[in-house]
Amino acid sequence: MLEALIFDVDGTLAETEELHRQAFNETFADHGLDWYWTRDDYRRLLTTTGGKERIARHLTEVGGHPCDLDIPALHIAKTARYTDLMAKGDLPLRAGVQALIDEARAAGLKLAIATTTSRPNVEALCLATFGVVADLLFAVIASGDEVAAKKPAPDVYQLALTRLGLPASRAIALEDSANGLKSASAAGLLCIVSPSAYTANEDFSTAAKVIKDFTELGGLETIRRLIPEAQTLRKGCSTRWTT
Ligand code: XBP
Ligand code: MG
Repeated sequence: MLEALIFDVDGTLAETEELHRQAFNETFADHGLDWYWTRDDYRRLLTTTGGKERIARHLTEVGGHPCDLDIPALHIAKTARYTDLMAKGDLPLRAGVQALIDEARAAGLKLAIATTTSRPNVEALCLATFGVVADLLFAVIASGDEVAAKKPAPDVYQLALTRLGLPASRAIALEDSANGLKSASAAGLLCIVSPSAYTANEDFSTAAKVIKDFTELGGLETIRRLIPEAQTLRKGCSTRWTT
């Protein structure tokens, strides 16, 4: 029986990555770094989850050494810049997200977040888009820096399930990226994917369903129908699924 929806944040709740890219680039400029991530740079770098990890990858790619830069301090500055940009309130939720959340709440389902991004970014997004404090909307929030290994590792979804007190079979993950799909699947969750602007060409072949956006989902009824079918399919396939 479906008891919870576990949402990814960036790219799923809203198309946030252009705002992240702007925050990274403005922070680099503020700190005297002659780095500027174009959309193509960022699409490539996005395969590395986590802003600190992404900065470290770029530093290596440009021949730098981790000792050259205080990456945690730079990322704190980027997060401050991102939350300021988000607070302007110009970014809408993705299509169908509010309606699905309203339906889930009315049906008494628990709502959770499992994200790679930083907790302040989740707070800022919830205030700017839902108009409420994150904890009032989401019973559980599992964020990137709380786990040892970021997506595609299962850690953040496992943390969300632990905090929900639910087995994976009683929840479903909603994602936008291949890394997120891998993370949710490795935690034993079925995953519905709505590709975002930066992830449109990624491989979603193991998703329970791929939709353009949540207006195309058909609401909770589709999810409830999906769960028994997809679980039966899993039992028949060679891949060992944990539930
Ligand atoms: C996407 C990420 C994050 C963001 C940037 O997170 O990989 O790193 O790109 O946020 P999600 P930070 O799992 O929500 O799709 O700089 O805070 O990491
Ligand atoms: Mg995402």
